Amino acid sequence: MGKTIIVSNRLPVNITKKEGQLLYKSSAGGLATGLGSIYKEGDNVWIGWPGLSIKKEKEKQTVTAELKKENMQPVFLSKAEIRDFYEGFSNGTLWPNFHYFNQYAIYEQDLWESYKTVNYKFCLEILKVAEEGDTIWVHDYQLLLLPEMLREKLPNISIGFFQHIPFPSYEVFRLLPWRKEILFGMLGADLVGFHTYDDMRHFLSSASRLIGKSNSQGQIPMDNRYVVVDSFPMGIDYDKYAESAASEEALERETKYRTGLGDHKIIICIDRLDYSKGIPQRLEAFELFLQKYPEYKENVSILMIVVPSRDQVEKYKELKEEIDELVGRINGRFGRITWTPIYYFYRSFPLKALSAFYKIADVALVTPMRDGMNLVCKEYIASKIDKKGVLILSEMAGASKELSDAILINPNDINEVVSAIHQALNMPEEEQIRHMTIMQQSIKKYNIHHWVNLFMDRLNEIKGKQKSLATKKLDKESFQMIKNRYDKAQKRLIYLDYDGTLTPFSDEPQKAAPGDELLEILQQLTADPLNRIVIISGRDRHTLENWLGHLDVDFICEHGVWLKEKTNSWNMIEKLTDHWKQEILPILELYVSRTPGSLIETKDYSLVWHYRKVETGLGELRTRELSSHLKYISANMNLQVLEGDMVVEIKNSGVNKGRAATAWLEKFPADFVMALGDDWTDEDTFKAMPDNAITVKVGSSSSAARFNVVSYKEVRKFLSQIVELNTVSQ
Ligand code: GDG
Repeated sequence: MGKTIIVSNRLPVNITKKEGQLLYKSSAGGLATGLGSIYKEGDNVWIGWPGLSIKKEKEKQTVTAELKKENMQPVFLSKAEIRDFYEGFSNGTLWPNFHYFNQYAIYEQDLWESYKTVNYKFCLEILKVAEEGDTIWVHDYQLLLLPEMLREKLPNISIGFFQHIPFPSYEVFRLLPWRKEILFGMLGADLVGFHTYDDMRHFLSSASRLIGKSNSQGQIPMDNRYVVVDSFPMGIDYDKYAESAASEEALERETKYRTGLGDHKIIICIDRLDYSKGIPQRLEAFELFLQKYPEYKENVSILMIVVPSRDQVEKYKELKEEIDELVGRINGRFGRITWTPIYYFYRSFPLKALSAFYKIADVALVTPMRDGMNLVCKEYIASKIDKKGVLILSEMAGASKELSDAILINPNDINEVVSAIHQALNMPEEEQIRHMTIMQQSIKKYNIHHWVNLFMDRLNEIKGKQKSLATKKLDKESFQMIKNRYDKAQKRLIYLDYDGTLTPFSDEPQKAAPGDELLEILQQLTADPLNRIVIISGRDRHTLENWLGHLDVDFICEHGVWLKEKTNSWNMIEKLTDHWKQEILPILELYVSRTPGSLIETKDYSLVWHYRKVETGLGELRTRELSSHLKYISANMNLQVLEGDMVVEIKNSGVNKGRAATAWLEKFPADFVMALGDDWTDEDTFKAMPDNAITVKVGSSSSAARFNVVSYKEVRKFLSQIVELNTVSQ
């Protein structure tokens, strides 16, 4: 078992300088707690920026040595890097774009350059300790390019990536000038995780539409591996919050705060200073609430904690001023000597104080305009030991997908927020307890430890699967092994797929026709009396016979419907009918008329709907509609509906290349069996082959084949070397 390397922008430590002395304090954040069980073990390590800029070499060495004791390794950033990479590109470009505040996003080439440089700096730091066999878990939007950088250096290492903030819809993401590099950067990972299904599908849609990487059930095929994209809603350390709420200190503080606040109802709001959190909008809703329901004056107050954050960034300074002004206005307008509408604190509090705040709050008002998850609402639930309290939660927070027992609101709808506050303040206790119990059960179960285990287990599982599917590059050594076996063999059976394997893939028949080079190779292969060459293709039999019929080859055409041994006549694998075409053809024609760019190919015993030239996205959408339409109609017709590479094919059940290939194996036993193919239909052939067969996949996606080559050109070179022909162009 290799070690695990956690990577995030910030290390889980706070280092401050007091009178020239460096002081270290570990962070108690949710992520640090959850990952504590990992990075503190054995050789495992957490790599990141320690949070302050250090110039002196000697001081860097001291910090490095000190952090090493805690299994941490620092990446030192200069002041310029913090400005351009962190405040600039991460928080000034990516953060607003990903939170649907694109009007705030800065597009500056220099910031992007710094982002790339710092991601690479992280990569180099990781390479100091990473080895094949290790697992690297990269966190969040500051390091989107890192997975690809690591993949280039360590091709087989296991890499997980988790994004803590939303992934925006394609329409928003595509506005970024560097969108393609970002997607490729993330796809360097083996597992890409988001908090919600919506983030995940937005990412998949961008990958498909912007860089042509389509997916099947969340799996994206890449060079020689596939990337899994999935949702992993993050939880909190439930017990920590429940225990803190029950502690003596929290109890004492609760009594103290209660006395100070008086006995009216309390609404709690806790956020980092950020425009994504909807703080001004929430204050305006509270103002309208007091106006609409004057009977609540002196009966309810907001306790609002805003934790200072990014206050060097202009937009955040403006936001702080806006909040200060709004609080002043509302308190000035409604406040009385005996009552303050909003208690506002611009600072952070220790956990025990937070627990006391959560406990005394009758309502938690959590109204972000966008939030990847939002942990505050989960912490409020965990702190409610007596189960009394109401959560008002924005639909735009990832947490809303799990917490349907909260009062869910659209934060842009001020009237809905006002009604929700009214409803929450009037909710009967039994109802509060009922909802809170359900939410607690869920938050307790799906806690931070559950989240960490789920992600890590999935990553391990993927790596294991990838290893079992990995094809080996057909290198010199493998070639020699194949050539030796070929030369020694008494009888050889060789299956060759046509399009994409022997010739380049093309929709135009003249481009797909065999040229002199290919014909020469096939002639040499068939000239050897020990060889039996089978052309096994999805193409119609007439075209293939026309092109290759003069050679001494066998044919398996239309994916195994039509069979022909050398000069014999054509046979069908079984008695098939094509009556079904009359019923299916009009459906396909309907889809052609609805989908510009699509077309129908008619074969003897199958129909194919092609959508290669259809607008990206529309083709995939129609495919899903068409497939379910056809599956419903064809249920009793003994047909199969197959979704392939930009095609949907309908054919008789039980017909595939594998079945036909098996018939040949039985009829023509051989001590050297080899199959070459490039697409999903050839996987059936590979799977039908005996264990000792040589199977070669053209292309780099994962396959049941033992070896892979890059293109049809390499196939030609390989075959000509096998038959010792020297005329093939290099
Ligand atoms: C990002 C995503 C996602 C707040 N005030 C105090 C204090 N806090 C703690 C809370 C909570 C944390 O800060 C805030 O977490 P959130 O999840 O609400 O928001 P972000 O900081 O924006 O986090 C977010 C998260 O990553 C995890 O993936 O949920 O969507 O934006 O834990 O308790 N802690 C202390 N004193 C305070 O005054 N001790």
